[in-house]
Amino acid sequence: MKTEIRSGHVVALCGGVGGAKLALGLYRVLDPGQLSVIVNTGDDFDHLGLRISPDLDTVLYTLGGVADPDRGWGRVEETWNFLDAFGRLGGETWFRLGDRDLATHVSRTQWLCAGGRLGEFADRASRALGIAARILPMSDDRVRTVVETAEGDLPFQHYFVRRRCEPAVKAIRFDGAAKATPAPGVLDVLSHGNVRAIVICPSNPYLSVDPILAVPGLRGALANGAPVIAVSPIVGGQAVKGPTAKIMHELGIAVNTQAIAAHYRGLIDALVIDEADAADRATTDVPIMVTRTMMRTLEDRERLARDVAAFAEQFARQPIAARKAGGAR
Ligand code: FO1
Repeated sequence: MKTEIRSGHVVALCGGVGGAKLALGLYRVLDPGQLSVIVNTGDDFDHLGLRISPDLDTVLYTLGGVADPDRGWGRVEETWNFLDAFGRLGGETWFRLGDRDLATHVSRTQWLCAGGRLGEFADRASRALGIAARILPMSDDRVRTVVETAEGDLPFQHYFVRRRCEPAVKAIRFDGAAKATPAPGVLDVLSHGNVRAIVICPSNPYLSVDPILAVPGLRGALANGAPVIAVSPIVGGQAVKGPTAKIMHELGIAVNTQAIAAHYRGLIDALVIDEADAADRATTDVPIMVTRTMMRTLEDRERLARDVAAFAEQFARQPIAARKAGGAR
């Protein structure tokens, strides 16, 4: 059912598994070709001689209908023959590369080594998977999330997968971001007159969304574009998944709606929160929509996507200056 949503494009900003769920919901409720997804590449790394782009692949596999539904990352019906054989030879197996998934990494590495851009590879992979949405890396340039921990600086995947997010986080930085430029197409999709809403998916704000916002030009494009609606990754004072709550604690940030609103202050027009946090509405200084943000089923994803897109319509009718000055509640 697509009736609640006026025609027009939606741009989603997204990290990995959690964000990809809402991106899929949007993809399914919008008309074909009406979604663009700008994806975090701060998690990318070189491993076993291959360029790995986990969040990009998670979005591609999810929208392409080939993601593993239980893990959220990697491919469905995966086999692990390469990794098993590699491990028997003494190779590193802490980062699990499945046989089918490996084809993506080899193909991307070949493409980049031949002088191609990451965004071009995302277009090729999208076409191969029959995806009608535009999937864009935030930048073709090298941006690397580094987690500064009590054990020293850790590249993102070493912190996240190898060390299972155990070391206490002191700070997070995005190496290369200051010199990066948005990938071709990113600023165009954000500033296009037909965009009805920019949606910040319920990805980890600190690890997954901040690297996107750290690319020069991205924040400005958001401020001058369509209404920006963020979906909080917090449900009932807890993070839905992953290390968001743990990191917030370690950084001395309260795990609640107010903290998410404060993090995105000046950037968003409104915040979508879960019913479990409805009481926060009265004490949060941005317009709030309360709905169910847990996405266990495909129907949950589609319903949240419809809610978010319909909510954004309230802000679309106001001039940008009025929205940024406070907007409707
Ligand atoms: N996440 C894990 O927790 N363990 C893994 O071994 C792992 C392998 C992996 C391989 C390819 C890929 O595209 C993603 C993979 N992920 C794995 C997910 C990834 O590390 C994270 O989900 C994201 O970077 C965070 O958004």
